[in-house]
Amino acid sequence: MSPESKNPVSARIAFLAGRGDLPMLKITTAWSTAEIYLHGAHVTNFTRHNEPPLLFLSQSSRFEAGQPIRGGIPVIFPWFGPREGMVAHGFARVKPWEIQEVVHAPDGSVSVRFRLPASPEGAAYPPFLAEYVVTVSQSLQLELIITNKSTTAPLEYEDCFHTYFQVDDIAAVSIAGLKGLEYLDKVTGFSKKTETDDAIRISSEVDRVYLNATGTVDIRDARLGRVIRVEKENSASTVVWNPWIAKAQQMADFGDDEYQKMVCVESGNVNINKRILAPGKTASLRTTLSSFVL
Ligand code: TA6
Repeated sequence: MSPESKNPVSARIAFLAGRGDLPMLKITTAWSTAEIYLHGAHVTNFTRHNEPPLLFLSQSSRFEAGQPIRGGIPVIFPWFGPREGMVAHGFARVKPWEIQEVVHAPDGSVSVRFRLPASPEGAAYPPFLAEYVVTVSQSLQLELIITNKSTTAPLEYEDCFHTYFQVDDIAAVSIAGLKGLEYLDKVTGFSKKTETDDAIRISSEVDRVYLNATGTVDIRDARLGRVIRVEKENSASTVVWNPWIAKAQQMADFGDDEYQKMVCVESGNVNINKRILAPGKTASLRTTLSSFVL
């Protein structure tokens, strides 16, 4: 009997103390298991039954208030990258989010809606509402919904799902779906280049922001015999990152050899693709992560 034909209505939802005693939701559906920390509304695990985890989580990650988790899916908002005198990649990933709702749907999927509480850092922006919906089923669906609550001022921000995918060996991985696109290469001082490869191979530090990149990306893992598919909506930027050897050694919350086991393929709106939301308007960033046999 195939897994999909199992009784789809069954699901388990548990509220547990996770690593660092941070509160965590553990969700088990007929097809998959997921773990989500309220800290950063951070998905740290999504694993389909009888398959390797889809997401990479560093063995050296911190699980501390105010610190980012290294791995899984950091939610990047309201800025991407460094910012003078502020934490890198925005404050959303280091704040505790509140659970608004948990829905166990008739099709067996489980959705959790989170809300980002007001904070001193957020006060620097026009009033906004940030909500995040994570849906766990045969695939993992994410939606970040930002509403500009101001009646007068536009809300300017960047958003991104900074997803760390697990691979068996980075040397046997290729990434397809970005050919022909312009990108900013952070490794060479943000110089602008055009992707000429049908599929990208990684054999040194890679840190690229693909601009006006709205399409699906496939991560082909020849060792695991798996394709991870990253589909997205309302996202004009794709970021590809692997720190390789030197950067891996510089990161205290990342193992020296862990660069071989992960690649980030991130869906968002950053740099020239940043968002400018008119007063009263709402915008959402959505991605669906799935996998299938190569
Ligand atoms: O998304 C790629 C990137 O911006 C890299 O430049 C690297 O800094 C990475 O994010 C990790 O950033 P973090 O602040 O989590 O160490």
